Formats: sequence, C-alpha cells, structure tokens
Amino acid sequence: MRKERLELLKEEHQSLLVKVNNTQPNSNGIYDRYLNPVLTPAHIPLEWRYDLNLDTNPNMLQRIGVNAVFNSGAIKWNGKYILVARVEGWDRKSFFAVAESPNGLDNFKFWDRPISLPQTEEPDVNVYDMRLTAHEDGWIYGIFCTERKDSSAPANDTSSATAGAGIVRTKDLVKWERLPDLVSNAGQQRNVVLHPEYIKGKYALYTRPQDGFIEVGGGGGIGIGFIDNMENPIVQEERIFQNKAYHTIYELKNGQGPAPIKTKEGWLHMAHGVRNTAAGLRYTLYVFMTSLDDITKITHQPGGYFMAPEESERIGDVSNVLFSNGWICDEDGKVFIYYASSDTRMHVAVSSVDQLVDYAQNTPEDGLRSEKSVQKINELITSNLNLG
Ligand code: M1P
Repeated sequence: MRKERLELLKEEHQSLLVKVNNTQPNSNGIYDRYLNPVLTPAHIPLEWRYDLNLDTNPNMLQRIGVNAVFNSGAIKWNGKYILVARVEGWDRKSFFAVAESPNGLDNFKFWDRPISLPQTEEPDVNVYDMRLTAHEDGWIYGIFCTERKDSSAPANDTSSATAGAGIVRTKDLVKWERLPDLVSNAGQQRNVVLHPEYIKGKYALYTRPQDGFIEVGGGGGIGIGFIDNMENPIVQEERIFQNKAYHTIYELKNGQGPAPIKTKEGWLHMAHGVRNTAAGLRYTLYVFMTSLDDITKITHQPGGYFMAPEESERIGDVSNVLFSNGWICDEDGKVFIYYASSDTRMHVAVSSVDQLVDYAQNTPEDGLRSEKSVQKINELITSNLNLG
C-alpha cells in the first residue's frame, strides 16, 4: 500500500508536469490567456516535500509543505523560458526557486534545488517578488523585497515589518552574488526594478517609496532614481513620474511590474494598480509607455486595467489580486506575460509587441469622470455608424 502511494505520487506529479496548455476561448484580441496555471504548489518536486525513504517515512507523509507559488521574475536563458518563482512554504516564509519550460506555456519544471540566497549582515526574514533585468553591463540582476521585523516597534507588536530592496546578480542563474541593500531617503521600498540600459552613464531604478509596510501613505507612485554603481546602491534624485490618482485603478497605490520592453515606439511598461473596495484591496495590471529619449516621460497610458482577475483567478490566499513581475519578449516579438492570481499560483498570457503597442497607443485614456467615459463610447459608436 505504502509503496503504491509513493508510485501514485510520482505518477500524478509527472502527469502534471507534462500537461499541455491551451489558449482560453474568447480572447479580447489584446492577449490570449491560457487554461492551466503554469506553476502551482503541486509542481514543487516531491524530493523537496517528502522523505522518499520508506524506512524513515513508512506512511509516506508530506514533511515540508508549499502553500503558494506566485510573483515570478522571468527571463529567456539558453533558449529556455525561466521563471524565478516566489515559493511560500506552510511556514509562511517565501524563497526563490528557478523553473524552466521549453516553450513558455507548459512543462515548467523546477531545478533540483531552491536558490540559497546569500545574506547581508542583517539577515532577511522574508524575501519575495524578484524582478530580473539583463543589464547592458553584462550581469543579470535580481531585485527583490527583503522584509524584516520593524526594530522600532514596541516589544508586544509582533507584526510590524519594514520593506527594503535586496539585490543579487548572476551570470548563470546558478551562482548569485549578494550586493548591499538599496539605500534610499524614502524609507521603505517595494517593487524596485532595474532599467536594462544605462541612462547618462548611471543605473536607473523604478522605485515605489512607501511610508509603512502596507500603506504607502504620503509616499507611493512609481518613482525613478539613479545610482552610480550597484556595489554601493545609493539612490539619488528619486522622483515620482507615475502617480496614484483619485478614482482610477491605481487610486491607493501602484508599482512597476517587470523591467520595461524596448520597442521602436518607446518603452513598454506593465504595472499593478491597487484600489480599495468593500471587500478589501483589488490589484489589477495596467500598461503605459515612456519615451525612448526620456524614460520618465509617459507618452501613452490607456485608461483602466489591462488585466483583472477572472473566474478562479479571483480566489486565493489574498483574493482579487493579479500581480506581474515577469514577462519575456521573444525575438519574433511574441510576449509571454507571467502573472500570479490572488497570491496563490502562476499563469501565462501571450501577446506581442505589436498588439501591446497598439493597445497602449489606441485605447482611450482615463477621462476621470463618468461623463467622459460615456463620451468615448459615443465617439466609437459614431465612427462605427459612419462605416455605413
Ligand atoms: O498581496 C498583494 C501584493 O501585495 C504587495 O504588493 P504592493 O507592495 O504593491 O502592495 C506584495 O506583498 C506582493 O507580493 C503581493 O502580491
């Protein structure tokens, strides 16, 4: 019986890993969602969760559990589609693990071991949401949130935390070098992302200053900051170029998603916007473009969300959340958008640079009032009627 259980576990795991993914019907023309999540806790190798020795684990009980696999950085590497996933254990601790797929859509398989992240003098308590950037300096950087207990909180406060930006770099995704954490006057930071090119000889970072761990308070918005070198990452000249705004999908806070994609028409960005509802926070994804000549100049910003949670995506550990910190642009212009739903599992949607630029340039902007929204619909109806 026990041996059979082990065989069954292996069979089920293997059949999940090789399951083919297909597009969902009813595309909006902007992107295609895929039917199956690409990474879930069930994708985690059995060796990470079970003592597979029937002598020491005769009942074949799970010894270590994974609660969620989500918010993954992404990069194409040696022809493979790579995700550096946020894996959260039953113990609530998140860590990073690399999974690869031959086609970007399915057959994602974790590498043999999770990443053993080098520590600074002040160890991380929890780490998550790595953004990968292949910088023109030749390194691949990973910038992630490092969370630690708030040392200024009273002794009986066991939940206050602080968020900072941890930095690692690698040349092979195997050996990771830890650099000092980002230093910024803004206090706490999350959703920090490295721009892939030098700007006037400096490294440019998308930042998200915040007053508290969850509330951005008087801070917030997506900022830009510059640093001279990554070994001594002190942010200079940080300023907000993408603000939160009343009655938008980013009314409460926002954050840069992955590093932007360079197109002929400008830098293509994806970000998350957060608004409040009676049921709690709602996270959706939105798109904007910035100028090739000035990365802080927003040239196009469609109104509303680009992607919002649908059907089973709506439910999870933190429901009503879509979050993306990874996408891959192929040589032929195809774009694989990796997004997590409700802080629980990873999905893929596929678009292209042409579709995304068309979306960014030709979707109406947010008029910020209901009357303006109706006006846009009427303009569209009129031009359609004029087609004859
Ligand atoms: O729970 C939703 C998200 O909340 C945080 O994002 P932000 O700082 O923008 O609010 C992060 O903890 C993120 O990991 C999480 O998905």
